[in-house]
Amino acid sequence: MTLVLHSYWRATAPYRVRIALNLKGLPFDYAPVNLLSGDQHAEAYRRLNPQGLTPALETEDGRVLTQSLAILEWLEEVHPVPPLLPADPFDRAAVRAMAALVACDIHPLNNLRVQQQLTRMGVEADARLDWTQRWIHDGFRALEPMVAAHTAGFAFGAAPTLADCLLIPQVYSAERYEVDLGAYPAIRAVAERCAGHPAFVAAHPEQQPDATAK
Ligand SMILES: N[C@@H](CCC(=O)N[C@@H](CS)C(=O)NCC(=O)O)C(=O)O
Repeated sequence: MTLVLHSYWRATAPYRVRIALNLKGLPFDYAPVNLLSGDQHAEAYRRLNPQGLTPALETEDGRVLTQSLAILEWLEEVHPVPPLLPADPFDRAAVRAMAALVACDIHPLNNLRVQQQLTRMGVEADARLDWTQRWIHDGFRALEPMVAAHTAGFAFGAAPTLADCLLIPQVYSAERYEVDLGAYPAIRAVAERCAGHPAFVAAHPEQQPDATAK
């Protein structure tokens, strides 16, 4: 049985996993979950991911993993080549810190269910956009010097790591929400580099089979 990734084309958490799968050269089947239609709340999907969030990854032996960071770490342990973490323990922690900054401190504040709750609370579209941009700027202001200190083409060093798997989808989201990236030259340089890398190109939202499901 092949890996099956439950994903929505524009969602950034499954985008992280697509990048890692591509970097490791692992084929996978793509199972679309239309977040705007509410497919993530269907009973069948909740059996895969009780949180009703994407991604979920079905492994080759039919088990299911959730939480993109856990999936990335599992991929790294089970398919260690090419490595997405550096060899040195301090460097590994630095890469994980960049990944966690995005996954724990930017993304959750701007996720679809948060946007939907803000709407239910009567927050207007302009204020919701301010909210989204504010948290991306907050994270990117901290991430920029971290990337600048460690980059040699990618977010940490000269080869892609888990940090790039997290950063690139967050840059995609930032562009979608019209965040001015002018103050983040190191982040932009990494994004430009990744835009020419086949694993990142194939993982891009516009390349996914459900890309028309807007
Ligand atoms: N911490 C989770 C976040 C998962 C998550 O929030 N996924 C979003 C897409 S990026 C989702 O499925 N949202 C559906 C919703 O908010 O209803 C992870 O990293 O996997």
